[in-house]
Amino acid sequence: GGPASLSRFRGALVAAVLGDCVGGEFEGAEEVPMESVLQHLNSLDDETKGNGILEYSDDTAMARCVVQSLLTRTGFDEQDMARRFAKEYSASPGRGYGNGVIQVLKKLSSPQLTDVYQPARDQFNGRGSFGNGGAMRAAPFALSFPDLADVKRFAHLGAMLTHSCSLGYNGAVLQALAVHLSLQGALDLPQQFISRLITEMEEVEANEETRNDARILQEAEKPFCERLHRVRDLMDKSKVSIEEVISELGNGIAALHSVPTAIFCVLHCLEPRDCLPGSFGGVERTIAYSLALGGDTDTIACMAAAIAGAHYGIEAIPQSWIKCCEGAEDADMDAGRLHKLYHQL
Ligand code: 8NA
Ligand code: MG
Ligand code: MG
Repeated sequence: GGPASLSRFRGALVAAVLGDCVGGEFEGAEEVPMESVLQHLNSLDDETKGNGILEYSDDTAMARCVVQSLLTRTGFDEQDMARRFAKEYSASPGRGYGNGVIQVLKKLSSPQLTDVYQPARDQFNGRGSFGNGGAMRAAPFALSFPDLADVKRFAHLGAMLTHSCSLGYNGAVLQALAVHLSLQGALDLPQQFISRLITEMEEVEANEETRNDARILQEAEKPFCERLHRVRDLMDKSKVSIEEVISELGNGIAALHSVPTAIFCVLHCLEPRDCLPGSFGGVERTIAYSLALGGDTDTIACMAAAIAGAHYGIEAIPQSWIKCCEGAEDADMDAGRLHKLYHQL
């Protein structure tokens, strides 16, 4: 479809759910042979197996709150979004939330709370979380606001409800930017896509908070920009091993060690790869490759799939995968509503 077509919206939101559900199988695994990944993915097509539904985790649970909040409030409302996060957590606490963020979600449910950003600021002795929990739910911001400045601003604020460290919320901004650009068709020109992300993040990371956090955590002055340069270097290489991707970009629960990784997965899988079945389309390749990196597989696959889904559209997603993932059909319906909101805001 053309820029910002309904197919791209559906592709982004549905693929994100699939990445989360399918990726849950390998979450936290240190090494994941591609053979195991393909076996797992093939079992999704095998209806005779009657394997039950794959449940979604915190990634999708929180993204659903973001979507419902943006839709009902026709825009960003921090009180409403915070309330939804808290309510969702108390209804289903067993979705695999990070150890730290649970404290925030409990505090957010207090009726006495006046500043909904305060619990997040209190995390980790006042330093805030740098986990990827803000980034994993950032795609809906790109699917609600057509204006780039709005995408950045609201992805930032939406992440700040749980992640007040710049290395956390800037990961959310980067993820939303990647989905935004992909929705416009920017992945047709991969080199320009990565350059554009670097240019945008140069501006996003040009401030005192980022410099301070980076210094304390002993990272480069503009941590996400530095990682995006590494992504570009890996793109330029003719052969890249899984080990190299992990050591250069990471596969962990920090936003810095997973958002650039997810972006690389998308870029690397734009073309068919020898390690992946020729029958796979782009979304399948992206998810399979993300899982083979191990580590925080559900979240990396979720983020990569959102970007890839916005590029390839809903037609690239196998029906059989949709059928066995909890929440995938809901995501498809919500994508239609977000598409309307986007063309209205
Ligand atoms: P979070 O905010 O609790 O952060 C996750 C973890 O990162 C924390 O528990 C800490 O260990 C560490 N961390 C974050 N910020 C700091 C800091 N400033 N100083 C020291 N340590 C810090 O949760 P989140 O929402 O960011 O979640 C991140 C990921 O963890 C998600 O992918 C989610 O699925 C979850 N998770 C991951 C695994 C796994 O990969 N093995 C297992 C269960 C849950
Ligand atoms: Mg998860
Ligand atoms: Mg995870």
